[in-house]
Amino acid sequence: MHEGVYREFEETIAAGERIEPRDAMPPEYRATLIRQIAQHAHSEIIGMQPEANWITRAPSLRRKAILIAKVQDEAGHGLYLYGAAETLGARRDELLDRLHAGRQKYSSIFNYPTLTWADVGAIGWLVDGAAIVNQVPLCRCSYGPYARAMTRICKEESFHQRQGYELLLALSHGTEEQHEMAQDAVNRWWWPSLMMFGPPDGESPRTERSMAWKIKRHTNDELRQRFVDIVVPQAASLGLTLPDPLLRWNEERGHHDFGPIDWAEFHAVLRGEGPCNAQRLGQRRRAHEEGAWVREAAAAYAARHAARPAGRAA
Ligand code: BYC
Repeated sequence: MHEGVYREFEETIAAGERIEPRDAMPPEYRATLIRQIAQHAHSEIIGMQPEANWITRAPSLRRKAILIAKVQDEAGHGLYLYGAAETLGARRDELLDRLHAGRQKYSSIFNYPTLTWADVGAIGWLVDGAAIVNQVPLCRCSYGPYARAMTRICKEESFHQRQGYELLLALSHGTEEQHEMAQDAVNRWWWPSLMMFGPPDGESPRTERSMAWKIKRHTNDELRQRFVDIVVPQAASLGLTLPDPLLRWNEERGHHDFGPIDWAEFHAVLRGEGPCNAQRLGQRRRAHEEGAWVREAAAAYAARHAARPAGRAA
C-alpha cells in the first residue's frame, strides 16, 4: 500500500516519533484518527448530560460546585478534541452534523440513566476510572495533536475519578440507606463500564491496524483487564462489592478473572437501543439548535474584529 510515497511516515512511526498535521500521511491513517477523535469528542459532550442532570439536586453547595466544574471540564475536553480533529482537515460543524444524524458514534456508557445521586459517584469512580486506563496510553499516540490533548485531559480525568471515589466513600460510610444507594449505583454501572473498552480482541476490527500505526498501544481486552485489576482493591476499600460472582484473583495469571460480558447488550446499545439513546441524542440536537444564536454572534464578533487592523480601537 502506498509503496514509497509514505516512507517518511512509516519511518516516523517505526522510530516511535510523532506525526504532525503538515506531515504526509496515508488517507486511511487520517480517516481512522478523525473517526476515533470525533467519537471521543462526541462522548465528552454527550457525557455532560447524565451528570448535569444532578447539578440542581446536588446535596450541598460544595458538591454542586464540584459537579459544575466537572461537567464544564467535559465541555473543555470536547473542545480540545474537536480542535485536534480540525488539524486533520475535519470540519467541526460536519462532525457535529454526523453525530446528530446518528452517523458517528459516541461511547456506549452514556446511554444509561443516572437514577440517584450515588450515580454521580459511580460515574466518577468507574467511568472516569475506565476512561483514564483507556486514555493514558493515548498520551503516547503517534499523532501529535491528539497525544497532547490527551495529556491535559488525563490530568483532569484523575481529579474526576477521585471526586467520584470520595463521594462514594462518604455514602458507603453514611447511613444504611446511603450505603445501599452507593451499592446499587455500582451494581448498575459495573458491566457498562467494562463495555467501554470496546469489543473483545477477536471481534475488534480496528485494533490491529491502529496498533500498527501506534494510535492504540494496547488491545481492548488488555486495558479491560488492567481496569479490573485496579478497581477490585479500590472496591474493597470503599466497602462495596462488584456485582460479579465469578470475580476472583487468579494466582497463575497474576490477574483477576471475571465473568462473561453481555455483548448482546453492548451491540444493542450501539444500534441505538440502549435505555437513553433517544433521550441523549434528542437533547444534544436541541442544545445545538438552541445554541445557534451564540455561534452566530461569536462568528459575527470574530468577523468584525478580523476586519479591523490589529491594535486599533473600534
Ligand atoms: N461505545 O474495533 P474497535 C469518557 C465501536 S469519554 C461505542 O475496538 P477501536 C468520559 C468502535 O468505534 C469515553 N462504540 O474500535 C466523558 C468501532 O466502530 P466504527 C470515550 C464503541 O476504535 C465524559 C467498533 O465499535 N473514549 O470517558 O479500535 C465524562 C469496533 O470497535 C465502543 C474514547 O473514545 C463503545 N464503548 O476501539 C466521563 C477513547 N467500543 O467506528 C467520561 C478513544 C467500540 O468502526 N477511543 N466501539 O463504526 C478508543 O480508545 C477506541 O476508539 C475504542 C474502540 C477503545 C473506544
